[in-house]
Amino acid sequence: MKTDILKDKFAGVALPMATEIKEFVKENGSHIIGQYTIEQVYSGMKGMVGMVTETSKLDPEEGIRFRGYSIPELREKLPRAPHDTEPLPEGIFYLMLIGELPNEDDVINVSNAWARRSQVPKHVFDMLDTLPLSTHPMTQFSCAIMAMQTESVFAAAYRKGINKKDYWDPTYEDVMNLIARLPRVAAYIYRRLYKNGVHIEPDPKLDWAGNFAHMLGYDDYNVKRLMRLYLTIHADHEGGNVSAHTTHLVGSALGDPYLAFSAGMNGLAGPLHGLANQEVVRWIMDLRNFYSGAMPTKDMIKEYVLKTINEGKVVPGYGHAVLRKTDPRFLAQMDFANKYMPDDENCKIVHMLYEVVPPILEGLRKIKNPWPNVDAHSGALLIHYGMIEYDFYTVLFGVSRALGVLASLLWDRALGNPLERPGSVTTEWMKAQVMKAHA
Ligand code: NMX
Ligand code: MLT
Repeated sequence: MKTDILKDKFAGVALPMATEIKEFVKENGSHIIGQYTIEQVYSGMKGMVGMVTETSKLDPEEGIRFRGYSIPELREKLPRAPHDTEPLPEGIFYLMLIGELPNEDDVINVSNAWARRSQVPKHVFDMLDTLPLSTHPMTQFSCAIMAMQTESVFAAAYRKGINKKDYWDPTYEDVMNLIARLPRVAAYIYRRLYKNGVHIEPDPKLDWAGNFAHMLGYDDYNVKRLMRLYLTIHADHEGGNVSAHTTHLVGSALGDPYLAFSAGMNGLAGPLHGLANQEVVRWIMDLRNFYSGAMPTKDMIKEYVLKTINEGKVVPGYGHAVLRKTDPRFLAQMDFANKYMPDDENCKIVHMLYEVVPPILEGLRKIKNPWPNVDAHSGALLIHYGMIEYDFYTVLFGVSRALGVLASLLWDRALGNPLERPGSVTTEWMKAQVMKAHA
């Protein structure tokens, strides 16, 4: 059998760490790391440490760090395609999996491995073709991931009987195959829905993101550049966000990566999570239509934001469960817009919103973070290059998020992480605790 350098490297770092963690927990298991309140339990467990995720860590003030590296550092340090200014997503996957920055050969190796593994079984396309064209692209994406589960190496190995300590090995195969195939599936959904079903064959000479742009029908080098940035910055946001946590939870029942990732994508498809990227553009289009298509002024934007809030709706793209400052992923995209499309009208509106929205939200006195998140900017960049079909945007987010949540699932298997099963209580139980404390 051909050697797989990445697989061997992963085993070399992850398996010794499993032993190290067992020892660490044995020695320090009773150490208290925090306390939590009734309010936290009732408000979505925010701020409660409940899981360990090795791939990235979110700082409320500073934003995400992947294995210690911030977004600006990664844009600088990760290997790039020839002549490009943005990193290759292959590099961030390598970093999350191995824990070290890759060199050029490491990313070429990942790129080649994904190209080799990228064949999507025909029944997946046949299944997609049976779905009504009105089916949301995220629903189609999730269905396609489930249809590919027929290929799960982990599910087959488990059925045959496999030693617990070897679970990570077939999981690695599934994770690599799944990531390799997602761009083809996503491009198929896009072309089926919006380009009369005229599909574009992959170009195995291109990198993962470049090939994705190509299969979507965008061969302009700038789109490939944007796709590399996009797929890098959306990859991971520590373990507690809905898509990562769902993938981890479903995977904890030893569901294979197809089952776990499809569940994670159903989480991403919610409007308070990944679907916010389509909602932002829908909201900006509604704003423009409200003013008969005219370029809005700051006062007009202010009026429209207040109208949205008074109707009891959220302003999409603003706020965050953990972040308390502007999302560095928003800033990376703003930097991209200023460099490559300084005169773009929608980007100008996005930048005006950045001035107008935070003081209004702050004035409400209930929102914990009035600043923009990653979804506030991404759509405007895509529209600039002609990708106007905003219902599709969350699928792009999902292709990227696969890198982080599947790298984490592989770590879960290598570390032998257990079934997740938190306790739950009733309000009656909560009241009884308070009564006891006051008695
Ligand atoms: N516009 C208006 N009201 C808001 C907004 C917003 N953008 N964000 C939060 N609030 C409200 C929120 O609904 C809540 O109101 P109430 O007490 O009446 O229920 C109050 O402010 C306090 O909410 P927070 O504790 O600040 O926010 P929470 O942690 O619960 O939720 C989000 C975080 C991200 C779900 C929330 O800010 C939101 O709904 N934002 C808009 C949707 C969005 O952009 N989601 C994308 C997140 C990033 N991603 O990709 O996943
Ligand atoms: C994410 O990228 O997952 C979002 O910013 C949401 C989160 O971190 O909760």
